[in-house]
Amino acid sequence: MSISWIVIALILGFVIVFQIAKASEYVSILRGEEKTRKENNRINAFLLLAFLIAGLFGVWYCNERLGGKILGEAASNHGERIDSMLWITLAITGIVFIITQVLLFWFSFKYQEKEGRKAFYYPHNNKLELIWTVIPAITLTILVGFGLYYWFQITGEAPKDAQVVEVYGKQFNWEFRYAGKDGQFGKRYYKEVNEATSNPLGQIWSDPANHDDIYTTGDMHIVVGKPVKLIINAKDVIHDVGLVHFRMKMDAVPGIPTTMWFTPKWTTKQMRDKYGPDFNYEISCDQMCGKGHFSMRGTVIVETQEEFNAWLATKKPQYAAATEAATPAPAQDPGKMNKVSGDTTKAVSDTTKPMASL
Ligand SMILES: [Cu+2]
Repeated sequence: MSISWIVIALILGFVIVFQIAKASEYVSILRGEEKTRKENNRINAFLLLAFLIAGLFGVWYCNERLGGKILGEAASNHGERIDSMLWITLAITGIVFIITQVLLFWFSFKYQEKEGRKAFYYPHNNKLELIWTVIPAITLTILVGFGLYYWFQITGEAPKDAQVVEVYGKQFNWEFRYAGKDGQFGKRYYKEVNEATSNPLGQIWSDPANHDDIYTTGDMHIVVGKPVKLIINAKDVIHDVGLVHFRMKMDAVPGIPTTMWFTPKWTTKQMRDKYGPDFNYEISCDQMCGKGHFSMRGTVIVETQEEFNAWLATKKPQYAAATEAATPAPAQDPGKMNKVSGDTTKAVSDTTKPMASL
């Protein structure tokens, strides 16, 4: 019902606009076409100037109100560079924007149709064409060059002392894995992924390196002033790790692990002192990934090494949880649950789950 009303309203609106256009055409014929055109010309010229001034004022006002207040200062080493690149790009494109818009609007105002004035025919100028092609090309190449240079740093080899955290995106939250005391991550296989047997990441328990690995979900803990390398995976569809305060962002692709590294500059506590007690570093999903996409966010807690060690010490390795889960009911051996024959519901649910990469 409501759709038909919208359609009727649209048709009516179209008819009204059409009739107004027709009526103004008749009025212009009655009043003399040339006079009306000149009047419109003047109005348009003033409107263009007004639009320029209102637009520039709007940009200034938004910047005054919101500039630096939503995200705060870049909280990582790479973030500083991303911000400086953004400012340089904004400055260059802003200057060009203002010059071209002022000229565009000023010319349409100054050279509006007037009695006795004739348009000057000026179709082509090779020199001008060359200038406004070559200068932007060189400028953009330099900007892109810097972008690539930083990109290779962010996605390249992390420093040797970097802390490594594995990040897993799934509909609709984030999961994390930390290497235990051995500093090594155990092997995984996507077919082993099974929430019911406390093996959400598909760890292969026969690999001893897995026995001290820590699994968490929701909050990611990292150490201030220490490089952190994220190894990013997805368990179902494409997600994207968005760390807006650190100005970091990377796709999480099923089957293709991606990496990036950065060094956090301030602890969560320091940021709260600066931006208020409600401040939290956020990890969000920056890729539309389904109906719960909006809720796919967690908190990044940046803390000192001592605080991190103390937190990690409170965590039980996932191996322990999985062993516990398996012990009380040995008949439902976790490793075999995927292979239950004749249980179609399980088979269907399994096909939606195990997309994690090795
Ligand atoms: Cu997502």
